[in-house]
Amino acid sequence: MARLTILEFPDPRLRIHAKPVETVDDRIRTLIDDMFETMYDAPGVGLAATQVNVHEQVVVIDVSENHDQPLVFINPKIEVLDETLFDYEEGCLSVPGFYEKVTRPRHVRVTALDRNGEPFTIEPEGLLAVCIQHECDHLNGKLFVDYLSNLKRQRIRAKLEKHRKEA
Ligand code: QAP
Ligand code: CO
Repeated sequence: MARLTILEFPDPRLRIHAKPVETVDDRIRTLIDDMFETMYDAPGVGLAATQVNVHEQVVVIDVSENHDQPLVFINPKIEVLDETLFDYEEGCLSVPGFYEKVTRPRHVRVTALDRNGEPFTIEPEGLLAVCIQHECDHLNGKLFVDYLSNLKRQRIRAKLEKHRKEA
């Protein structure tokens, strides 16, 4: 297993659209294992392959308290199940140190492949639904800061660039 480098906003590689995985093989399973190690080490609750500069549709999530409920989503598709919206203070490993309220659909259906290439469907609500939508956005080159005002996004960007220069 290996810890991978996480790209940080405003790295232009975070804007690349991920391609579907054609075959779920050992190469993809190694990527998944490395992504879990990277996410748990951070620590974080979700990570998309885009964030580790791999532009294939792979997401790992674990929103459990004890970090013992790993979820894998390959080629995920999201449908919104009802109109109700949900606010959450989102963060992102690619935007370290910043948390802002984002509004998203509360209840979604997700269809994806698991680490054996088997299709499955879940209908999460609340935090897991938020997290999956956030991670699927990454696969489409989108970040949670894109939902904020231009002013807020520019301020976050300026602070991150300043911190990086000082480090
Ligand atoms: C996405 O984010 C998410 O700023 C996953 O300094 C977040 O794991 C979905 C993290 C909230 C739903 C709700 C962020 C770690 C981790 C930071 C994360 C930081 C260290 C973020
Ligand atoms: Co993120």
